[in-house]
Amino acid sequence: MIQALLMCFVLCVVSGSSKPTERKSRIHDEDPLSRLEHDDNKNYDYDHEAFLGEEEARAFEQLPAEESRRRLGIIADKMDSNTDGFISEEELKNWIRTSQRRQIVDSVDQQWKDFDLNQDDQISWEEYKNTTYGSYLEDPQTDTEFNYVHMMARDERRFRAADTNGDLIADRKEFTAFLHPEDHKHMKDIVVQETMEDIDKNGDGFIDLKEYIGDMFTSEDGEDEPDWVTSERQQFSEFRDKNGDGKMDQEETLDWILPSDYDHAEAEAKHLLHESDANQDGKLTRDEILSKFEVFVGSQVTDFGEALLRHDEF
Ligand SMILES: *[C@@H]1O[C@H](CO)[C@@H](O)[C@H](O)[C@H]1NC(C)=O
Ligand SMILES: [Ca+2]
Repeated sequence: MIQALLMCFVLCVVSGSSKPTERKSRIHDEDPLSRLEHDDNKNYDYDHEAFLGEEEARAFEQLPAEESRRRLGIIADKMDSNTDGFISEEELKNWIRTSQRRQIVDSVDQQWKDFDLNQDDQISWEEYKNTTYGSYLEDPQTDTEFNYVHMMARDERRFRAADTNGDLIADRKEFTAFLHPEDHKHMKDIVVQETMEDIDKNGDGFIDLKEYIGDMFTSEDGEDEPDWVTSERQQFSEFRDKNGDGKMDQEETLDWILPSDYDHAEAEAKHLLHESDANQDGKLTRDEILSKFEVFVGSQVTDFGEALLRHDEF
């Protein structure tokens, strides 16, 4: 169990041990709001997941239209955080952010009790270390298959980076940053550092072309290079190695694995506002939201008449 956890921390972040010829990705994608295609001409599935979060969107799919509409009304009231009767773009964006974070919050909650040994609702580095590396610490001889010393040092460094007030005790916010560093701006240096250490085999502090390709692909004897590898070589020289010195430094690695500051939540908030702001005053009322019910939430359409009404060809 502990080993599994441990491997997960290491591997989840660096995206896994792939089979040699399987492509693997280092890129922490710009946090898409949904993995679904965004094409409102086909359906609103993307918007539903963006607005509700993946799990909640699935739950809504199972609801009768009336119930789903009722719940959307409740959400509309909740979104109006300053209770001025309107939902602004900002309020909409904040709601989308919260929906998106719910999964991370849930996963941290689930792991919390495993580490908070004395149940004081804080996780000290000691507690984390004992839980994760306890059997190794008791018997250092076990340090064979995994490099525990190395992993522990790396965890401690990340823990310290997440521990913003420096007391070596993590509250929920700090522990979330520790477990999900790629979602936290103040953790991006450590994400870059860990990634570079993984890939930089000769330890010169840079990622050269050989290391870049070697991280994604190991050629078998006599095997021709797949096309995607050839195209990655081009990517390296055309886009990754921006200053053309043949290797990637910290900044270039950052641009690669944590690309762009594109704000998906903001873009989706603008989109939903545009779709439903009937009187075009730049903010939404509860009624405007409810009358565009199908854009915000999904529902099993149980009322056949209603389904027909939506299609004007009938
Ligand atoms: C961690 O383990 C050590 C050695 O077993 C023990 O002395 C210490 O009290 C433990 N710390 C916590 C916070 O559980
Ligand atoms: Ca504790």
